[in-house]
Amino acid sequence: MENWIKKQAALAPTRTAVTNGTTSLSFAQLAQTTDQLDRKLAALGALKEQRVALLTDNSLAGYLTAMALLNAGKTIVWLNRRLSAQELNYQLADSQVNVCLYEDQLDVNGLNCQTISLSQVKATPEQAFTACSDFNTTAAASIMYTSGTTGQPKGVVQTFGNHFSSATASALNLGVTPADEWLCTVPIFHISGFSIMMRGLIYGMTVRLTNRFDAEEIHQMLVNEPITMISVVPYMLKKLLAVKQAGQASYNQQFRGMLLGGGPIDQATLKQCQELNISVVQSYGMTETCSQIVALSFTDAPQHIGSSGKPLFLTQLRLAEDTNEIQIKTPALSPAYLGQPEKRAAKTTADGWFKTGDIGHFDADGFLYIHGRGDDMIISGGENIFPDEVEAAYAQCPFAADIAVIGVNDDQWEQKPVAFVIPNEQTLLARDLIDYGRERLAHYKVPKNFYLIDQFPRNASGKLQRFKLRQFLDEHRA
Ligand code: S0N
Ligand code: AMP
Ligand code: MG
Ligand code: MG
Repeated sequence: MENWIKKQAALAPTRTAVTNGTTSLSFAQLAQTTDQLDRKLAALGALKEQRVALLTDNSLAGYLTAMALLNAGKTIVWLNRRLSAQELNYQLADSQVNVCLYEDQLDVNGLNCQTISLSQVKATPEQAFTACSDFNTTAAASIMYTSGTTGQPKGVVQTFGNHFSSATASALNLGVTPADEWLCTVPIFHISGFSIMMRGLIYGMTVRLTNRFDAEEIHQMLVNEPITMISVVPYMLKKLLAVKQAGQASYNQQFRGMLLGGGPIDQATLKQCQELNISVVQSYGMTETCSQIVALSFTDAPQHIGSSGKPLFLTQLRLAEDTNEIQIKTPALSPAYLGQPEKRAAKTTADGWFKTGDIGHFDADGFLYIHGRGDDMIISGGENIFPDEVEAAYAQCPFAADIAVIGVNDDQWEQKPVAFVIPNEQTLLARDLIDYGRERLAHYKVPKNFYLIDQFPRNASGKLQRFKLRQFLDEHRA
C-alpha cells in the first residue's frame, strides 16, 4: 500500500490533518513536516534500528513524531507515560529498542537506553533521508505492551494491515463524513488513541488533539468546536455527563457521538446520557484487535442499552461452549506477541480462534453483552491492572511477608486495587507500603487500601481464593 501520509497529501492536500486548537496542519503540511522530522531523526542516528520507542502525551509534537516514524518505515514502540522506570525498562529491553524519543516534560530518569527529547529533535539540522514508499500489510506499524495473568507484559505487534482493517470496519459502522473531526483525549500510547490517528490518516479526517483530560475543558470543546466524534472510556463518559447535567450548553450542531470502550458501563449511566441527548455508541475491543471489533450502530444504540453491539464487518465471534468465553477471528487481530509465540499459542484454540479472556452472551437479536473477565483483571480509569503483577512487585518488600491484591468498585476510578497483607514487622505503616509500590509500579497500580491479615484463604491445593477476600470485604463493609 502506498505510504498513507503521502497518499493523503495527494488526495486531500488542503484538508486539516491535525489540530491542537492553536496549531493546525493540512495533509500536505503533515507530509512535509514528517519528511523534515525524519531528516532530523536520521541526523541524530535515531533511525538506524527498526524499532524506536516513543514516550509522549497527546501533544502535537508527539503526534508528529509518531507519524514521522511511520513515514520512515519504522515500528513505533508506544510507552505508557504512567509506568515506572522499572516497568518501562522491561519493555525497552524486551523490544530491543536502542532509542527512546520523549516529550520534554516527561521523566526519562533511569531509562536504560539513549533518550532524545522532542525539542532536541526539532533543533537538529537535517540530513538526507528517504521516506518509506510502501506501508506493507504485514509490517509492524506499532507495538503496545499489555499485561496478563502470568508473567511480564507482552508486546502486541500491530501491523499496517491490522490498523487498516480496524479503521475500515469502524468506518463501515459509524460512517465517515467530510466534516468529521475526531477529538483524541484518550492517550495515543493506547490503541484507543492511536486508532484515532490511524483513522485520521486512512479517512483523510481531522484529528483534534488534547493533551489532558479535563471534563470541563472537553465539554467546552464539544460545545464550541466543530468536533463530530470523541472516544471515551467509562470514567470519561461519567465526568462529561456530570458537566452536562450541571446545566451546561448543548454540544455543537455537527456532533455525531461518543465512541465508548475500554471497560464495562452501567445501564443507568447510559440511560442518563440518552435523557440528556448525548449519543453514545458502546463498543468492545482490545489492544490485540487494534480497537473495537464489536460495536453498536448509531441507529441500534438507543434500543440496545447495555449491549456492546454486533461483531463488526470482517470480525467473526463465537462463545466457548463450556465457559462462554468470547473467541474471535478478525483481520484486525495482531499476528503475534513480540518474541513470545508460546504466549500467543496459549491464547489460541486448536481450530485457530483467539481467546479473549472475556465472558459474554448474545441476545436473541444477535447483540453481544459482556459479563466481565474470566480472570482477576482490574480496570481503573481505563487502565488495566493484574493482581499478579502488583503482587510480584511487592515480592521482595521488607514490610510484607505476603500480599494478595483484588479489585473493588470505586466511585472515582470505577475499580481500584486493594491489598491484603501479612505483615513482616509489628509497626507496619500503609505509607511505607504505598511508597514501596510507587517506586516500582505505575501509580494507578498501587493498592489504595491495605488490610492486615494473619493468613490467606487457600483451597486444598494451596491456591489463593481471591473471591473469599472479596467476600470478607463485603461482609465487613455491610
Ligand atoms: C482517566 C484518565 C484521563 C485520568 O488521567 P488524568 O486525570 O489525566 O490523571 P493525571 O492528571 O495525569 O494524574 C492525576 C492522578 O491520577 C492518577 N491516575 C491517572 N490515571 C489513573 C487511572 N486510570 N487510575 C487510577 N489513577 C489514575 C495519577 O497517577 C495521578 O496520581 P499521582 O499524582 O498519585 O500519580 C487516564 O487514566 C486515561 O487517559 N485513561 C484512559 C486510558 C485508555 O484510553 N484506556 C483504553 C485502553 N483500551 C483500549 O485502548 C482498547 C479499547 C479501544 O480501542 C477503545 C477504548 C475507548 C474508546 C474507543 C476505543 C476504540 O475502540 O476505538
Ligand atoms: P486492553 O488490553 O487495554 O486493550 O483492554 C481490553 C479489555 O478491556 C478487554 O479484553 C475487556 O476485558 C475490557 N473491555 C473492553 N471493552 C469492554 C466493554 N465494552 N465491556 C466490558 N469490558 C470491556
Ligand atoms: Mg490487555
Ligand atoms: Mg488530571
